[in-house]
Amino acid sequence: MSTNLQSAAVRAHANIALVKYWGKRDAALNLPAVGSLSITLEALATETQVRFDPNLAEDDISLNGERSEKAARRISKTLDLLRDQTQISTKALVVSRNNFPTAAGLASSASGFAALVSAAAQALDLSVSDARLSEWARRGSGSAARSIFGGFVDMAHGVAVDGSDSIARPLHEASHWPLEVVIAITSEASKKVGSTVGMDHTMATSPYYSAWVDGAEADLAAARSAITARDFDALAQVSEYSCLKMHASALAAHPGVLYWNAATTNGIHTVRELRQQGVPVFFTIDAGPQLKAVCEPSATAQVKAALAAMPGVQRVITTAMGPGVTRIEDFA
Ligand code: 2P0
Repeated sequence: MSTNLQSAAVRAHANIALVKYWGKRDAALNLPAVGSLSITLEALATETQVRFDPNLAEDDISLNGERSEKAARRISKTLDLLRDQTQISTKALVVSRNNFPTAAGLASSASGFAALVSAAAQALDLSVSDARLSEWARRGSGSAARSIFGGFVDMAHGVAVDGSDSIARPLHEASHWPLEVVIAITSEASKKVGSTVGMDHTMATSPYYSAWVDGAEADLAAARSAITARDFDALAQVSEYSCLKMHASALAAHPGVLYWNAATTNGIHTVRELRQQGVPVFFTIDAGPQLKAVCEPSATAQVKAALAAMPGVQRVITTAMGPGVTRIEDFA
């Protein structure tokens, strides 16, 4: 293998789930208890370069110019999956940066791990399927399995004990139904309860957790049909239903996990009022206080203005749907 094949850089995009992932059926392999369905977001991207270098004694990992031991351990473990494939032990230099705030609950681990496994696979010249990349990305972070692909993405919980069928697949390209998303940033602070801890605690203590899991397949089926038919109201209904059920299960944990602040709640009312007036928009919220409003492009300007004017909204980010992982030739 020539030296230039040992290095590669890629861009991966964050995603938001319309039907949510919350809970694991196996913690060691990071297997989700429920399937999920997402859209990939154009404006939120991670760029990552991986270079395998025989001169390194340890992986050398920087994220947005900073080194964190905790993040590095998780990344090295993921790189080990690829090193095991090629039976090499060569350490890697990883340089990764986001074009959006890492701590703000905007799914940086999704784009981050999708970029990591894709860049590492290309650097090692592994010819593997996107399905396999999705499996490796999932080991790093469940939502990352979805960011391998663009457009509308369908993630299976899978049934195999080894997790090989716990992978995402593309459902429709963005061009099938190019929705847009307005993200209202209501706090830039790091969240107090991360997703992994929040979902583990929900599983362990919430009496609503089993109801949450039991309803997931029906929600996924409804969302797939709504997307195929481009039925906005049907997608709005099932997306808000899935989001609120996820948060209800976390709220009913002991002690309860509440990710929202006052502006998040006001945003829910604003979005619902707009929809009642005929504006094609619905909300979704992840494990943090940001409100994401999904809308038809014809409504984006009005939704953006309404959310930006709300007290407690610090700024808004508007994005179209984005592509899957792409290679970058000029990573600098
Ligand atoms: C989702 N979230 O479907 C859900 C909704 C947050 C709320 O996937 O433990 O960071 O690394 O597998 O992927 C965030 O969870 O969790 C997430 P791990 P991850 O987007």
